[in-house]
Amino acid sequence: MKIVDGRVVVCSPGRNFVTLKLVTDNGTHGLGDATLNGRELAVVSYLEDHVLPLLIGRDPRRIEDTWQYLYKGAYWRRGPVTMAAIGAVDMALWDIQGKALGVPVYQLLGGPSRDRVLVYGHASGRDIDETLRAVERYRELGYQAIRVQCGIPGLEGTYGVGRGDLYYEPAEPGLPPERRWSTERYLDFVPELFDRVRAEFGPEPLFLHDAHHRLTPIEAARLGKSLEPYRLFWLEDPVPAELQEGFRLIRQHTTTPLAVGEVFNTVYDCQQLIHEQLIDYIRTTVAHAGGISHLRKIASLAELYQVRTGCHGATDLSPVCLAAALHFDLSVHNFGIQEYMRHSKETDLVFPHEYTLEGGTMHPGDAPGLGVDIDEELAAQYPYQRAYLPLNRKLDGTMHSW
Ligand code: KDG
Ligand code: MG
Repeated sequence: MKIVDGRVVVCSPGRNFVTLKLVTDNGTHGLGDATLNGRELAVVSYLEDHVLPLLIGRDPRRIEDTWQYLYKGAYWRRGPVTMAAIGAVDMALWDIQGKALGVPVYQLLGGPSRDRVLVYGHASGRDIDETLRAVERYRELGYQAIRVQCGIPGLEGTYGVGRGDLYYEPAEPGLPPERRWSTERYLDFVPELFDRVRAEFGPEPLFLHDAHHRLTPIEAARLGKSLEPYRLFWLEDPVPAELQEGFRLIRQHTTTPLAVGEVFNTVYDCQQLIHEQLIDYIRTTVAHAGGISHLRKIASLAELYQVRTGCHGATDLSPVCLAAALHFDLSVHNFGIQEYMRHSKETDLVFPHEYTLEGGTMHPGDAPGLGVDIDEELAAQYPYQRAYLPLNRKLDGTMHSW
């Protein structure tokens, strides 16, 4: 079998997506998600100008060899653009392999380790009352695990507060909007939020919270400690994780479980966090961490240290990535949880898929390959729209992490 054609489809059915399509000489095709939120066109160029010419004529069944060829062969290793491009090729090759053998990708990965995949939904509101109603809504839908974010009194546009019912999409068309931030107000407010959440919903639901890289290690330690009575499933991205040893300090002070990794691209970004057991969940995802092949290696390292997976699954990961993540989640032994944000109706129509959601759990389906396709004619009706994630400044105007 040979790859005879390849193209990159850029579309914006509600938000931007970059999709790689590889076509083989036996008439099958494979899809990979290469979306890098706010920097989409850099990956398009990487794929079109530097990767596709290398793939024509290659045997698509040589998945590991192609991964190494693109990683080692580039000389310039790692980084989000390179790894998103390699990730897309890898996903497409697993998709082709599954179709060629007539099996869903999870069967190629060792078969299912569980019946269904636990996912978490996103409840948010402008204030605590609105947030409690959003949590209630997810509970009614059967979700066992819910991320809870809330507007901070006195701050406009806090991270994680969605737009509309069950819908969250932070990227905005045009130039990036700027938000204001106060760590002091945030740290005072969040324990009150979870006090109200636990009082209303009792001990059973699993609650998560995302601090979105905004704290210092000692601030994160204080937050983790103050949230211990509310037994979070995890506290996500408490600090910017470039400084991996910063987690040692957080760990000395709190037993609140920690989850990190949505912006990581390779195992080297989380090696220390894993082998020192500084985190509990690794959140790297298929699209941004080199595809299914590399994510399995990260999961295998994590398994040795009792760290579980919790793949990033925001709306900027396309249905192709979500499908790939679900095959990975179903098969890998040390799976923890999968993030799930529903896509817009337009996105779901452009990417017809086999995966299903039921009672806060998902399944990738049993179609051969990844079980997701792209309607290219429909995609062409939604051209790329420049859009950026917001920026974040402290109250005095200093740039801060978004
Ligand atoms: O592209 C960035 C978003 O995907 C990110 O901000 C969402 O933090 C996020 C999450 O946990 O889903
Ligand atoms: Mg996050």
